[in-house]
Amino acid sequence: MSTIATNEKIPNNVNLAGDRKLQRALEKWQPHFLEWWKEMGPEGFQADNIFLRTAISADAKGWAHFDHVKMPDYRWGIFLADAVEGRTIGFGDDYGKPVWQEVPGEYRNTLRRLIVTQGDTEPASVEQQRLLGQTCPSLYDLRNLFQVNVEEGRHLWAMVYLLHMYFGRDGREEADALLERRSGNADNPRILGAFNAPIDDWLSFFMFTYFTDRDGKYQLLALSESAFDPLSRTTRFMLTEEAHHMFVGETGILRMVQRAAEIMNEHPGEDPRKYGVIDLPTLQRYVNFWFSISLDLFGGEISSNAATYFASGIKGRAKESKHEDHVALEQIMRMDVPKDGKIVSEEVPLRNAMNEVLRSEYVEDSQRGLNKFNRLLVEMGIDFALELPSTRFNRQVGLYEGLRFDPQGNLVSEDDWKTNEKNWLPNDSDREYVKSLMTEAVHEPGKIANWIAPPKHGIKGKPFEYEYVRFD
Ligand code: BYC
Ligand code: FE
Ligand code: FE
Repeated sequence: MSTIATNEKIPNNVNLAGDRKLQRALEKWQPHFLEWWKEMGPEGFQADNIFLRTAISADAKGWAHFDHVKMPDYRWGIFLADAVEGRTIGFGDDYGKPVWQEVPGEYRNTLRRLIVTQGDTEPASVEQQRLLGQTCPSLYDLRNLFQVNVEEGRHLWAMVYLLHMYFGRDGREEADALLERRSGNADNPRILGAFNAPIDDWLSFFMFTYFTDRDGKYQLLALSESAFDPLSRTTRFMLTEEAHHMFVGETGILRMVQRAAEIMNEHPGEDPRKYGVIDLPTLQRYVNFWFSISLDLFGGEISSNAATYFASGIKGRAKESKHEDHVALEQIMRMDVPKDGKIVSEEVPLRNAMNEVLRSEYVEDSQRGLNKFNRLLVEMGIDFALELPSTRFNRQVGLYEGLRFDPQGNLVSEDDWKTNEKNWLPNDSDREYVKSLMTEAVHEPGKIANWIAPPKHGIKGKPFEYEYVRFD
């Protein structure tokens, strides 16, 4: 894979220089992106120097180049993973046929819609997180926040490249609209539910990067199976960056759990909140909230859209090759379906259950981190375990929408829900308490807020005390 020329305006490994029309179109979009970044990106830190990882090529060596850079100078590039020689369609009705290098006419609208939906979440997350820097617990965490933000910006570039390259005028219009929608704006909101509420405390940020970025991982895995080869290659490269986002979430939660446990051991029998840490029941309520709203991002359990995506080769299952039957016409999936006030087990044709197949893998993956948190609690002698709530709990999309379930997945009455909601989901006092811990930023190298433990390791072999952000 070729390394890019570093003097190029838009770093890329797609030979942009060889396609003058595309290059001009993207160079026209670039200043609008930068205006958007300055208006909606991290507020108050645009002139500071951040120790960032920048992809300068898509191979193993080039994609992780570290340096102090000002965020507006970050080199948002366009990178595709290497082409796989002779790649064929891995699932659906056209299983085994050659993959597409162009968009087939009959799938143009569907593909554009999926690419726009994926692309829309990326700037949305940056907008949601724009004020977080002002309450960072340490320079290490501040740097990680900005690393996540610039990479989500690059993921927007990845989708905009596909829109410009393969979808003509409509693609260019969609690319402009991606910079016009705003998270939480009543008139012009972001497309998916979870991307319209601000993320203005660090507990929510770590939960978001643990649970919601993991939806990103699974959606990208499914899209990386696509018969549309450029989409497959783009999303495969995005996944390398996504791993860091989930690392930030997982270690962030782990470090809060550790801090809570330390205080519980120092002051047994007392309320940990007296000592300025986030107590474990509050962490559990945040888990319940972020897990359930991230589950909604997979779409309905039974979905004819999903069946169509699969049949046509547009969107597959995560790691399709590990499945045996890639046509999935004969199989069924059993599902718990609410009917007349009861839950009954029903058979659903597998193709219509593809959202649920992906969601089930996500649930399993989400549990892995919780097991780590719980192992730490056991090691520290604390009798408490964090749990994922039932996938029926607090859902706004799909089969369980409009019904009330407890975290164990039992149907409950509206009255029961009202009585218990404050124990199941973050309540006003939780939010107030969490906010009260995070009123100012810790900017001194080596210092850290009281509510979180320092990380085990710094970035790129640097110590925790390193000056990850240099203020102007
Ligand atoms: N909110 O058949 P259904 C990430 C709509 S995160 C609002 O059940 P389908 C990231 C749906 O559009 C990953 N509307 O769903 C993370 C449909 O509308 P129509 C983002 C929703 O189509 C952190 C109707 O309801 N990527 O990257 O199978 C930081 C019935 O839909 C929602 C993707 O999502 C919702 N939650 O699947 C930064 C991948 N759910 O057709 C980034 C691309 C459903 O009736 N998107 N609807 O008008 C997709 O694959 C699919 O659009 C979905 C929905 C999985 C989202
Ligand atoms: Fe992303
Ligand atoms: Fe991400």
